[in-house]
Amino acid sequence: MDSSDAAALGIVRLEKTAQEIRTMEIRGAGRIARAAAGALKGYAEALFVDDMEGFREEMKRAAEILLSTRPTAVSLSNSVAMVMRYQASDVSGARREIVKNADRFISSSLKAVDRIGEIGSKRIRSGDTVLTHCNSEAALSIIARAYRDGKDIEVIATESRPRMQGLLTIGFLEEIGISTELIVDSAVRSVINDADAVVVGADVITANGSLVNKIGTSQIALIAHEARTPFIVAAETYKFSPATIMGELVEIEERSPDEVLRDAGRYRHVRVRNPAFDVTPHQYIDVICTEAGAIPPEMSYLIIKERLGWEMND
Ligand code: RI2
Repeated sequence: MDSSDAAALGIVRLEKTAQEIRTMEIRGAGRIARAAAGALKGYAEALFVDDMEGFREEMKRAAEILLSTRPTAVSLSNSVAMVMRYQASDVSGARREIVKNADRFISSSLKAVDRIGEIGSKRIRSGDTVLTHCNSEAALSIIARAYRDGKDIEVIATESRPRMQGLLTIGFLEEIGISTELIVDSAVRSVINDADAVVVGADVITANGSLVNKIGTSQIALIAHEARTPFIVAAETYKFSPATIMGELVEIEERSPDEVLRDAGRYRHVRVRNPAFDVTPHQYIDVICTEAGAIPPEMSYLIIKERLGWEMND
């Protein structure tokens, strides 16, 4: 296979990953980030160009394809930025650095999920019932670790319309043997007094400690606040958003109306809104469990500064 065939195959593979992220065949902020890191690694390995300018241009094009897939996921933009941090001025050196960065990101992000489980499970007591929303591997890591540490816990899982990620959650909990109740999203306020804690994942944590997560999360946080039920967020540090330090607002992805109502276009006077995420103000969050420790939302800027290396512009 000559170099142009290898590069063509590389972009086909990368575009396939991008499409799987767009369609949510690959979903979950952590999984999306790892898939993007792997796709960039594969593209760099398949890219046989002689000149550094050509290599740089091609890698930039590949990164932009991936970044365009899910606008809200800061985990995606942070993982792409981390993988694309190469210093070498020659192609083989740059390729080596990209491969190393991708491997390091994938490995550290998986370790972070385990560490969050270890730290966050300490907030779960034996006898607790934990309510969770959508399908978050970080949140489930906390729940699974508490169970595996011998704590007698139960779970209430929301179905999480419109994409029903809650069915993935109950499948996971069934597999490991945790007694679980599935509820429709609008039943949360009816059952909240049966829950001793809420544990959810994160797509974005902003500089002031607010949470961007699956649509419906902010209503659950409001309900938990009213019921005095602890609201726990499980978030790897690469989900914290440096851009929000600079005043940027997080774009909330609007997905196809057909996810909510099949053939929505048949209506002449009805429009379907399908925001994929919402924002939970930091006032409604009790603790954010990261792999660096359990922090109050007010400490989020420190995570961005010290873990992601972003400073306020002077
Ligand atoms: P982990 C998911 O988004 C959900 O909002 C979930 O809470 C969040 O990503 C974090 O998931 P989507 O991909 O990284 O289902 O903890 O739209 O798995």
